[in-house]
Amino acid sequence: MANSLLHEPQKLIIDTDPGIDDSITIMMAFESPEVEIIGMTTIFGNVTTQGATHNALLLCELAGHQNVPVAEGSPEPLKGGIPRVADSIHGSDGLGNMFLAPPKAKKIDKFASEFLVEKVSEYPGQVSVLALGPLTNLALAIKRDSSFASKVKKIVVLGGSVLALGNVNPAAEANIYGDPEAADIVFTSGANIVVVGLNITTQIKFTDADLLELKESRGKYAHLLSNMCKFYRDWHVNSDGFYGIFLHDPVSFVALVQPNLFTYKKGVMRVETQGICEGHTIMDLGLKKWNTSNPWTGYSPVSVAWTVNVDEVLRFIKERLMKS
Ligand SMILES: [Ca+2]
Repeated sequence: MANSLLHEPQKLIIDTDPGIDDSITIMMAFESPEVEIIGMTTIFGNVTTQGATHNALLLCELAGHQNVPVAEGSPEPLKGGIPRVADSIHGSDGLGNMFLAPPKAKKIDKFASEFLVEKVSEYPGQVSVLALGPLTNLALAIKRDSSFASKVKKIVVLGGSVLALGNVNPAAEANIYGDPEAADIVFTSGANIVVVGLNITTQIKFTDADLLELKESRGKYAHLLSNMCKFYRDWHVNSDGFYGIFLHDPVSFVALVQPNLFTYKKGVMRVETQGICEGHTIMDLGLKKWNTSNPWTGYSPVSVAWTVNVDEVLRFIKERLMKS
């Protein structure tokens, strides 16, 4: 593992909607010396925001990290309304219908956006955020404090689909579709942003053989996660005819701690906020010099993961989940 231990662990806040692949990611992060999880913030997506808070507290407790503060996020997207919840994919409890005993710990008495602003102000230039759900909390943090974007070290966004199909519909990926206005605010904020989209994450899968390997491994959370994955795997079989699971959220964590396993392209990213392409991410690749200004003009570029070393990313994920 390339020099990762030569550095202090980076302070990390996970903004999450657990979610089965969120759960895999959170357990990987707890097993990773490259990061120190200083908090979690919750958001709707795979479950309601309230459900996400319950699950984040539960995952921290199962990992023996019940002291990690969990701040609840927005119950709805910026434009309001009832959020879309993907319970057919992750189960009504978000954790593959395991209905585990509830956590003892409670959420902290702060909004997610307030917590995000407080932590990046306390440690300017040192806190990274891994955004695993819709970007509402980050947009609210940017609105709350105009210096947030310059003080956050890095935001790794799992979302979007650059020059590739969506997964909600042909145009949109679920996390961006969950709150397109928020995503557009975050992408144009000037923060140091890395976007890991479906164009990358759909290349990294666990087949049934990999899931069996996980189940039979001596990994600390292997038993829990392999049970959780059953529901998610069955959804993939029914929906895509694929006997296995995609590892969307875990791949974005790998991009945070092992960035050299990916290549990137830089460009300004905007999000369509209305019409049939609502939630579509469109990047200016810089292939043409525009004669007149357009909605992409004048914003800071983001880094978009463009290619991935599939074998090494899979190896890394397996190592973190299956080591005893
Ligand atoms: Ca997620």
